[in-house]
Amino acid sequence: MKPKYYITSPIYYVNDVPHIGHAYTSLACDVLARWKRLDGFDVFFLTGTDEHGQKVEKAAALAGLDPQAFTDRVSPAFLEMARIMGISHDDFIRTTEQRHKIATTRLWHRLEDAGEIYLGGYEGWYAVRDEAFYDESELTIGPDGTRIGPSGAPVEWVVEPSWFFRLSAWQDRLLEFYEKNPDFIAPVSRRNEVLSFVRGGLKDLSISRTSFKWGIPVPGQPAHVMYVWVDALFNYVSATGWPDPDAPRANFWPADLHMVGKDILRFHAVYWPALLMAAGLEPPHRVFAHGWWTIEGEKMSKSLGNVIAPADLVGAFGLDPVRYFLLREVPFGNDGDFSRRAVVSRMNGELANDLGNLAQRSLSLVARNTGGRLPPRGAPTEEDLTMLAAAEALPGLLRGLFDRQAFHEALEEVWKVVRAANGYVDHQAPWALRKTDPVRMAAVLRVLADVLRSVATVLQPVMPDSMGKMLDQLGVPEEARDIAALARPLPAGIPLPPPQGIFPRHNDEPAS
Ligand code: ME8
Repeated sequence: MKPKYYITSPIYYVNDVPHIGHAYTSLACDVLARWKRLDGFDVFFLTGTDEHGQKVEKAAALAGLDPQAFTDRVSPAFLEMARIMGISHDDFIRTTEQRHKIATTRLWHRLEDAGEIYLGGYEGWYAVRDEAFYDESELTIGPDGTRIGPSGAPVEWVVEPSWFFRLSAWQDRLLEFYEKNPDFIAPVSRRNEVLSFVRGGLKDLSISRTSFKWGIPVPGQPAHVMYVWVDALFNYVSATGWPDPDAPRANFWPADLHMVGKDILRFHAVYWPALLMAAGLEPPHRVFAHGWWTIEGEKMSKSLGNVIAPADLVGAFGLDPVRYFLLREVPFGNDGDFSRRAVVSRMNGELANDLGNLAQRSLSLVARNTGGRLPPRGAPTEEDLTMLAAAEALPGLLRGLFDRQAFHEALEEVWKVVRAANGYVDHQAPWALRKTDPVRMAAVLRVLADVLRSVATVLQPVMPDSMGKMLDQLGVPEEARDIAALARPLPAGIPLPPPQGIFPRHNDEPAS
């Protein structure tokens, strides 16, 4: 039986249009999902939309639609984003679906039966934009004299009856959980932030609202709808078919990884494991909080008009270069800046020059000099062995790096091999061996074909389309494109299709 791997993206609020930030989170999940499938795992990759709450209710009112009609209309934009970005999710959940409402209602009963929730009254600050409660101490005074939350969102004073989750009672158990599971929160800097937040003391969490209607009703309490974050977080469990133990995906819980932006780490790393443990469910294995993108040095915002739509980005540069750029440019976990100039520089330098040229010149030499057939392996020289060993080490290295979500390091490891292979061709000069030592020439070309096969195989999760083309040109059959297949050399003599450039240079050269 294959080992299981369950990965989730956040479910996106439907009031916003999909942008590069959403695309980034989904892309990071996609690369890991594809990598795990390639590495022999049974993968469940979940994404979807977060459709309840005051923010969505307001957006619907603004659009003159009832909330259900509004969410039906806008949720498909996120499916479309997934298509544009080449996202290979296995399920797309909407929190307005019946399966989710049933599961979440069940969760509520569990919490109630366990004595983990109680009816009280909430009095405090709330930011609709973040759908978050804030403590007075977290607020600052904005330019117009009003209070704003840590994210810059305006807050309002709320007084209403509310159900509470006894979060305060979970402080020590949470700290113990973090201690026992040192890899639960990544990166480490974020883990430290969460730890100090929890050590600072936890208050009970308000988990129902009465001042609006758009949410999952609290069972037996028609005036209350569930707090949208409780509803939203539970999507990760409801998508497994819980509480049905025979649901096809029942055994995928707990999730292996929740991928989130740094803005929503507290919900995932504090409230979520506490709620799960309170309901007698296992917490997820890991939460990774990635950084935020700015655009050409500026914060992305509707008012600045610099919001980048994934379709425009892919239209301008092509899907695979965009996927490569987003994961290569910034150490994953850090904030980063998106600039056109940086995309073009990576496209022309790393994709066209380094990898594209390596493939093009190696495969053209094969086409011209070995009758377009994969040459046999020769007696290896010291240099051949070093080159091949570097390529063969890639799967093991990448496995470790992807398990730490270190995409940039993984790509750097692959590029070390690509650069070494370019050096190897220059040094071996197979074109010169053609007349003097054709057997050696064939052996050199075979080393190059084998190195390219390893490189293209491990890069498939990042650039599925281009690496698929490269594997076609290397004569690698569909069934020999996973990680395990790299241990089986291709037979000599298989015909290779005529080589074609895979990464054209982008002619919009950065101004120097
Ligand atoms: O928070 N750079 O949904 P959301 C990088 N519904 N990533 C960005 C970004 C940027 N500039 N802007 C947004 C929600 N993101 C909740 C989640 S999960 C149970 C509920 C990404 O539509 C980042 O991953 O506001 C962030 O966490 C997510 O979009 C927020 O999406």
